[in-house]
Amino acid sequence: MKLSVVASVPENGRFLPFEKSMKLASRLGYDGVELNIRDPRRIEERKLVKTLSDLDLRASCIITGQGFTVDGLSLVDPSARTRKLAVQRIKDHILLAGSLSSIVLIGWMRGIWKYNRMRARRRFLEGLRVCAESAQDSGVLMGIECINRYEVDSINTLDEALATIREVDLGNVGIVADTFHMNIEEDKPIYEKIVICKNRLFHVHVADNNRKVPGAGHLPFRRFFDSLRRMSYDRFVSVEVVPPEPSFASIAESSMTYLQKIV
Ligand SMILES: [Mn+2]
Repeated sequence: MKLSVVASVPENGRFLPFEKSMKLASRLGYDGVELNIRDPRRIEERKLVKTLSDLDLRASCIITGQGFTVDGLSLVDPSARTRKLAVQRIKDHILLAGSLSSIVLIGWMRGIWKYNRMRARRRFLEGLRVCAESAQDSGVLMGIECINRYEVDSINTLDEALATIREVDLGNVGIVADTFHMNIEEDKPIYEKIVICKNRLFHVHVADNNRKVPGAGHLPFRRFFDSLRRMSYDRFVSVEVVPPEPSFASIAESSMTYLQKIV
């Protein structure tokens, strides 16, 4: 099991604070950083690749949701043109993920389904399949994140994600499980439920029940990590605190202090 921590990647011109975060993550003993990126075309890719390699850090995962929350792109948008732009944005993430050997997370990019769930589901599967096929060509894994119903109105539970993955039927599409969302949505404790993902668990987000750093609330992380070990899970567990307060440094430090005792 490897540890990473989420950091937002600034667009051109504001790289320095991010470099500082990466240095700190490396010094604290993280194996990687998870990258929250709005538009990969605006990223200084070579600089990013070099900084990661100089610090012996991996990019665990690319979070793509700003494509929807900032730019309004989703795979289920009523406009065919916007859906196409959403697919293109995800393909751009896939290209970057190929250079970084990271996975691509699909969360908010699945948009809003409530106006016509059947049609939205069909459009989502169409878009996802196109993206996943291109990811397959680049050797990139894609993970559908299960997000609680108060934020996203589709694929809230691990069972729903598994059903979706079966329908897409491509080996490079799997699940991103997030302990904060699981605690809201799942019918069993996080350490019991997680095992249903088996080898389709591609990535894990950890935050406590209050979405603060692990250890700041009451989720049973020790037992959760026992389950991950029993599943022979060897991918990344990534700290994702929302909102990222009081600071990246504080989140990265206190999470590492807690996690290194139980991982
Ligand atoms: Mn998450």
